[in-house]
Amino acid sequence: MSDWWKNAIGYQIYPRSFKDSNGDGIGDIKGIIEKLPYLEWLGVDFIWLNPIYASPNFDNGYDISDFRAVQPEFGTMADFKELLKKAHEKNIRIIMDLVINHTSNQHPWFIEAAKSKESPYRDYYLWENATKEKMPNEWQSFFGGSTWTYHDLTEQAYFHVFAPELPDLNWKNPQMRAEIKEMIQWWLDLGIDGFRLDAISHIQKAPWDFPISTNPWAPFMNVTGIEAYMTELKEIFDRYPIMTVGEASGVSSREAVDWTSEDGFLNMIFELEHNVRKGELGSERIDPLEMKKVLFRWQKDLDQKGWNALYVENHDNPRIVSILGDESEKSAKAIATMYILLKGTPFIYQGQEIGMTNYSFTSINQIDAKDTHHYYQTLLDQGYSSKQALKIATDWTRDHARTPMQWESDSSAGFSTGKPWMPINPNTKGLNVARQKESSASVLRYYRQLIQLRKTNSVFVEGSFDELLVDSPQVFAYLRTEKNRQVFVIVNMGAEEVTVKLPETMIAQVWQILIRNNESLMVKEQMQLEPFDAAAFETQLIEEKYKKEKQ
Ligand code: TEU
Ligand code: CA
Repeated sequence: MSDWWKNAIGYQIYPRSFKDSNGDGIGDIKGIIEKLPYLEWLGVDFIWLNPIYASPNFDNGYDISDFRAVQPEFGTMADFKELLKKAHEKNIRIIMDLVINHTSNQHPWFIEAAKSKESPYRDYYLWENATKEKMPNEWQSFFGGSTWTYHDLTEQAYFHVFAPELPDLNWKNPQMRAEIKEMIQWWLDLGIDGFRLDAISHIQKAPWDFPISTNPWAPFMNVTGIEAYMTELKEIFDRYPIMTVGEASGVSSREAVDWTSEDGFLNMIFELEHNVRKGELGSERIDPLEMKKVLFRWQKDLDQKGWNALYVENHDNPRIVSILGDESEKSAKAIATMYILLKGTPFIYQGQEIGMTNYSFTSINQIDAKDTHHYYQTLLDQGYSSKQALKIATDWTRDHARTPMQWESDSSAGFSTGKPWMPINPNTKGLNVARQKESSASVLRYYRQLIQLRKTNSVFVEGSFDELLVDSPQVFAYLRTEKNRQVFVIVNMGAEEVTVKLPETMIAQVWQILIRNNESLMVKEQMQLEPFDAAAFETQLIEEKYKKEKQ
């Protein structure tokens, strides 16, 4: 089936923090191989691997210095091939990160490009006349500071949407595009099963004189002209039975149809809108209502027209139970129920399936993420005390997601026999895979049950999506309907008890329980929900009634 990914569950692995096999404190490919039986047991169908390519590690692999080489600290190409083979034996597919908006400044192309204006590689990147004092424009980068870095030797500046260490490629250059496409083909011919396209909505830039208004990043977010490049990429992808998922911030839910329809550029994209923050700087949380609005809008706008990638965690965000839940097992289950049964392909980020929580950083020296360091410095410059700056800068740092995976209860979390590259959360004592595997009421077991449910019921793949209880600020409720089969999902995403009234038509139905995190939950006209209650029920619709509803 060429659209195998519709019925698949993805699992994202951040290799550095997953499992260390040789005691150097850094997760590696052999570590992943070791854990394949675990992933098989959990029921995942594919792994998305964060970058494992050669990299000077300014941005942990997102700054690539050789697209066709494996980062030595992760292992060798032979290790990778073994991973691919062993995963395939277990029917687990492998999706690779594809970082083609930029390279490392240590990539041979950039090193050559920087040598002189006449270099044959000069035009692989974006250079403009500038002086030390005056950059070509005022645009600001994602990691902080100008999007331009002045280069003394050639007296020009080069462009980067993230950081000087990650210069942007010039997509206008056909020679550069040809080399990228060759590289893509090379990986596909190796037998991998697809790509997650990093920062792909940024490859096209607006004219340099585009003025900055409210959204500072508008000049490189899904800018017109990107379609041509995406179409070229699609031509390659279409030749293989793979899946493609783009990280496409700035692509609206309407525009996403062009990206993810039957003949869209990609199979699906990650939206970056749903983490709507609320609260005081330094202790922000997700606003459940705003999140609900975003997620459900994407469901509606893509229903029958496109396909969603579903996620609540990744390597760039804090742990979801800390910013949306209350760090309890119950809230972890509620969040899982809420998003895994939506329409689309669900992704689970390593550790999410056991409800891993944020880490309490006590020093900026524990932080690796460069954007967090930059933010911290900016706060100090603004006059905040180091204590305040630490609290604010680490509140939403992506390093929360990068503390080692908690396999066991010992102080090393069963992650490494050496000194881990990032601190281990002390709550591994009680919160770990080994323990949760043994307990039938655990978050892990709940995820496993949810995955089975999702995979064995076509209603979750094909069924339509209809929102219920639109006005409730904290209850996420929806129906999934396929032919005469209907599933009702209800989750109280609030820490307060709430009573909701269900439509009469629903009460007339006989509902059977599919999954719930509170044994007393039943479908009733007045449903009383305790904090983080979650359940899914199913019913058979009577023929006439079904017809009537469709009219
Ligand atoms: O992140 C990119 C990313 O988050 C931006 O595309 C986003 O649009 C922006 O921050 C606005 O919200 C990816 C990776 O996931 C991240 O880990 C890398 O650091 C980054 O690209 C650079 O490769
Ligand atoms: Ca290692």
